[in-house]
Amino acid sequence: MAYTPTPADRFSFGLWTVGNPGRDPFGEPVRPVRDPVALVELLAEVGAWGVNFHDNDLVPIDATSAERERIVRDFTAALRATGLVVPMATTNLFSDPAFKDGAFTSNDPQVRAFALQKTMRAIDLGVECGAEIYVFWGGREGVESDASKDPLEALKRYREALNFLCAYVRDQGYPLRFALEPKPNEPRGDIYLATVGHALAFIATLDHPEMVGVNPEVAHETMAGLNFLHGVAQAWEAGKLFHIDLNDQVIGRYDQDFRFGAANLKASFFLVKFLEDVGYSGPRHFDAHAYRTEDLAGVKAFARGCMRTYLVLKEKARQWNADPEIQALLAELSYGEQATSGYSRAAAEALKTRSFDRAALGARGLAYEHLDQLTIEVLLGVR
Ligand code: GLT
Ligand code: MN
Ligand code: MN
Repeated sequence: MAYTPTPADRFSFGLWTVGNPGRDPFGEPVRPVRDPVALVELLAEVGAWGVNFHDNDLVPIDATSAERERIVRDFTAALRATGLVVPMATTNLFSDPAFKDGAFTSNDPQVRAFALQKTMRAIDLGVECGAEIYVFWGGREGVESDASKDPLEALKRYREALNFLCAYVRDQGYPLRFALEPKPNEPRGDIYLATVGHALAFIATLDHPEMVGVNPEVAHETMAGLNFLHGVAQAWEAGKLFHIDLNDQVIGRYDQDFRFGAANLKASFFLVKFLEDVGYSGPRHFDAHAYRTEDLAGVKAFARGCMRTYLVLKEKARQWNADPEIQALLAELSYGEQATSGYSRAAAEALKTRSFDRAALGARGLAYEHLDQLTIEVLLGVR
């Protein structure tokens, strides 16, 4: 059937997404907590390919080792029974009060050491379940007041932690790559490594930059008022797009984590078009949750909606790329032609004396209005 997800689409969800009970800062949970096995079954039912988790989504923080074993046994049995895979895992370094002032960047060396211990154990758990990507979302790595923490010291601590953990992964021989997930704020007043650009620059300063990429999230760059696609493109070009968190967000609002495509259809379209055009082959992870108004049926509608919208937009991208009028307009814009054929002293001298019809260049209409309207009409289904 059209727009039905298949494993080849590589659609994944975190346990915390379809398992989100609808708690918010002003209200109690509205949905019952479901155990990981039930969530795996739910994801299989709606047609997802993968399931991701934080250590404590799967194994409670105070579980005994016998409990851990039983939980992992039941979970991996559910994976085998449903065919779901675990592409990515991560650590919860934000819920426990011990991390109220950060984990890797905490001022307290005991908290930093505990964060490393917790992450090594969580990496072991993730690898045991098959994860090949390990996400670092530093939700508590930040401040409300810059009086409390020196930003240079914080960066140094963050770097030390990631260097330590890269060395751990290499020492264990794990086939694991790291992906840093930027976010500008919430739950901290300001979070370090606020955007994709911050993270990319930071990665270059690590001991093993080749092991570390980014996990950009639609909502997070959008919260910062940025163009998400541009951040993704830069990550892709740098060979750093290891993972992606798809959802939606209205600029200037609280952290909404809406169903993919729910708020900014045109931006979602150009994002899907980009990922498909360049041949991004990693997981398409929906890091979002159902509205707080929903019951279990609404959670399934939410999950199905994320995947269906992606597939509809993928079809629209194919249509856009094949549209003769759109392609003719693009051709008129001299796409693909070079401004110069590269530097040589002779080419530089020739260019310095070349004459340009500046007035004609400035007078030319570029037909972007028409091009954008055609895009809108593709999206609205009238072309
Ligand atoms: C949390 C956050 C997400 C991160 C998750 C991974 S947890 O829900 O809002 O953006 O991707 O730690
Ligand atoms: Mn988010
Ligand atoms: Mn995320």
